[in-house]
Amino acid sequence: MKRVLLIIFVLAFSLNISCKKDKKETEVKTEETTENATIEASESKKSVTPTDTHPGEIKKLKVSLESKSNSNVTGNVLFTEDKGVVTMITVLGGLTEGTHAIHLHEKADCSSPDGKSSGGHWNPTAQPHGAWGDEKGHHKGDIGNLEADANGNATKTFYTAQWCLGCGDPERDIMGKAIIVHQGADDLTSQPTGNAGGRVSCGGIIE
Ligand SMILES: [Cu+2]
Ligand SMILES: [Zn+2]
Repeated sequence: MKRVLLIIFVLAFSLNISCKKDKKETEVKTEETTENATIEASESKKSVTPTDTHPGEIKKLKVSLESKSNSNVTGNVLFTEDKGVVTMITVLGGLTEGTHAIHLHEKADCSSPDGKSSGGHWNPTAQPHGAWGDEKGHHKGDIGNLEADANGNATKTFYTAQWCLGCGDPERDIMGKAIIVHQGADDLTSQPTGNAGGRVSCGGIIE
């Protein structure tokens, strides 16, 4: 009888050990899988760089805006292109409270104090000035307006499939154009500029 009990005891003990071993192995395997996933995630982040121009991958470009016409308006615009859609995120400071026009103009030349070195509205398809999406037509640079708060800050997110970053198509490529912010609002009807007043900030879209 004693011997039987001993055998049961030994059996139970060894079963317990092998059970623990299995558990440990499973834990180690899980850790390895998580580690691999982390490495893969950080590698895919690395492939997104501002100079990336491989087709089919996300392109990014950051443009700084400088103040013009004796204003204090500065800011940043981040362009990204993903799957044929360009997203433009604009963050500005130093504005007067209220509505201000924002357009793409013809040339990435912000050298003159009034910003007029950037030329007129970018209009490669010879359309009238207007509201984006208007069936009567609009310039490819007619982004529209943004609203500055009481502290003079404004943000705007705009996206379109009618632009590209460096694709070379003259009707879509925004490289070499300028971002212009105006003193006043774009009325979206006056020709050829929307009667938006002076140019208070300018940034060239160049790498
Ligand atoms: Cu303009
Ligand atoms: Zn226009």
